[in-house]
Amino acid sequence: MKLSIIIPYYRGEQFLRDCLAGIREGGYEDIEVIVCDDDPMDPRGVAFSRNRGLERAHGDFVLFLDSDDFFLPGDISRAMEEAEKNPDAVTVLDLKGTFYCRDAVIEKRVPKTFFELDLPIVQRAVGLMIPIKLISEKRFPERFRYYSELPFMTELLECASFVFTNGVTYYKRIHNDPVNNPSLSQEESPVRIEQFCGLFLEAAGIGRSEGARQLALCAGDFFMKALTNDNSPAGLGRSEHLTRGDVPVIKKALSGLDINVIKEIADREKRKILRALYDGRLGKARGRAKRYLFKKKKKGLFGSKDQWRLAFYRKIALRMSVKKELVFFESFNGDLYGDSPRYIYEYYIENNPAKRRFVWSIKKEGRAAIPGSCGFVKPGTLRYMLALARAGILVSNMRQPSWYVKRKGQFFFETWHGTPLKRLVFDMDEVYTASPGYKKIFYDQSRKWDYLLSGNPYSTDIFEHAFMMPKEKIAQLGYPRNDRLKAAGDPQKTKEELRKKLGLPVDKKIVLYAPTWRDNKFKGSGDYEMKLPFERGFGEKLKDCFFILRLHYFVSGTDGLKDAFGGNAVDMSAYDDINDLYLASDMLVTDYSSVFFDYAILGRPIVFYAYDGDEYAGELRGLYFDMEKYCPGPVVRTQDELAEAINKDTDSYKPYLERYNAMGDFFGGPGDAQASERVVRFIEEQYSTEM
Ligand code: C2G
Repeated sequence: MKLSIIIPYYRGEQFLRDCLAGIREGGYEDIEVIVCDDDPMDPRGVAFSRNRGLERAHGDFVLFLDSDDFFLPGDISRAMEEAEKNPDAVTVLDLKGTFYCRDAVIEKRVPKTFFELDLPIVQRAVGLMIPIKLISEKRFPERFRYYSELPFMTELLECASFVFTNGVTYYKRIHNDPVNNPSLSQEESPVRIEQFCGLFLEAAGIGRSEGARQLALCAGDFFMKALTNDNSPAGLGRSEHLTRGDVPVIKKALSGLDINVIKEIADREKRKILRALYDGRLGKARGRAKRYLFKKKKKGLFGSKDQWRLAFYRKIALRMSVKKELVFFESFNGDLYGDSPRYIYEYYIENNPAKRRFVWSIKKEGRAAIPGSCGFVKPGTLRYMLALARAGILVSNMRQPSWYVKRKGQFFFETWHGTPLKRLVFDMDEVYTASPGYKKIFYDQSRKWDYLLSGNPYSTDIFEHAFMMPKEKIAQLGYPRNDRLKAAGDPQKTKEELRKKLGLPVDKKIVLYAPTWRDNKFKGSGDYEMKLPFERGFGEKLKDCFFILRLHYFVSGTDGLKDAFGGNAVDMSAYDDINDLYLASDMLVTDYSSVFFDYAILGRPIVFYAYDGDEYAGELRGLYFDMEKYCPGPVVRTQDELAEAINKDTDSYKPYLERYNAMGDFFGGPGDAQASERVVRFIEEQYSTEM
């Protein structure tokens, strides 16, 4: 038997599948795999599992492999080749971190599927090809849950040479949901510092030369992270802080090291921090860490504009009083004057018994469309910071900036921006959006909301699990943005008036194309690309149609519109209120976007153009239900099917709409057009009583 792979398994079946696939496809047969299944109800810890595995191992080499980590095809075989070059040494495989599943890394589903992970060697037992003769009598200390590698690895460093290779990669999975499924290194625990120090001291008693040196490096890394709260990539780490109470146990742990070993640390800041902690001077250590962090994050000689604005927000704006009468509105991060915040505002300016004042976060060119008297702030400016810090009531349809501080006397009403078809946040397995820390960041931001608006029972149910939002914080009041669609009115007359206002042909069939964004077409923050899915001359297949293109606010670039439709199309992606486009059109073409829940209110034909359905619904994002079963319109995959569907007469869509309407208010929400009124009343009731 050449290789024993020891896998401590605690939970995370989907991770274990990737882990075992890497072994199955590892290209090496002479192995035994020992999975040590820890009892989730009475976990004994990773040290216990690894020790039980060691007791059963028969291979010449041992490889510790965490159940949430994996190898790519053929890499076990390559690891063995490397190991057999130095049979008496420990072969250190290249360690990389990834936020994604094994298939996503193999298929390169996103531009950056992994990153270099700099884990001190004494803190990692994984990704090492260890000759069993070096460790057959060694065991991991089982008394603590964390850091059991320290004594084990220090002992190994003292008795063996280590050969580093970069030809074979061990992928360490960073869990993207540390709220519900933290990895061991992400767990929040009040005993981490104490356990680190306890085992560090034990390891320091073992370390004489290389072990002691590596321990010192590990301590520098550990305390720098603890002092700067920089505990893991993408903000996915835990947030323990050093306190005065920790000083004695830290001092004792570091005293196990020869001070000269600390003095030899190359990194000046880490060396100074350890020296301060060695002397029990936490304040001095903190000061050094702060300067280190400021220098590391500072952009340019005097820091960036954003850093100065943030300093203004934290040091000045947050010290100013909250203006209870001021209501702050923002839609789509200040891009559009639209969505439910618009309709809440417009109800407010007509019905304002509490004499509220208003301020809109909106970019300059969007201000003209805003009626009534209100202030304007441009996102990201000092005035924006002041508005966020001082408004008594905040109404937004997106997540607020992650640096926003919720203050006493502030009331945050989150309207969100649609009834979800695509899986959201904690209901997503993989997160391909730009920030791998999305779930944790989302969780922290959404805890600052006083209430989250829901348009219907279906959304209420989803928001509870997708956002981990307690039911009592979900206000199911209907969608203010739908009031206009639900208000009775002569559809033909409205259509004609809007077409004249928007400069659209009155005598053609107007098709509104409103797709959503694609998570993996990332261009920059909040900017995703989309190649229009229409071939040259596609418009000629449509009978007497005019096409409105309405891209999602995350998407930019409309190449191909003219080629596909010639003069028979217009791009209205920047238009404020999509309701006008709904009301002016005869039919909607969309995909996985939530727009169809709104458009269905009009009872007009809807076609679902799911040209990338398998990728989007399957790997990329996932959907809450089978579109073919519940969507109020046909799902088409090809352009010919789309053209055929668009050319069909309205009556042929009736069965889809009847099936959808049979769901009643489950999807459609309240039948009346008073959601704006209900929301304003709700805000006024809650704000006066709760604040
Ligand atoms: N929207 C738009 N134009 C589009 C697409 C969307 O104006 N081409 C607006 C609609 O009001 C829509 C909202 O943005 O309801 C959300 O857009 P989605 O395409 O559904 O995508 P997303 O922003 O990811 O929101 O609960 C809703 C989900 O969170 C999806």
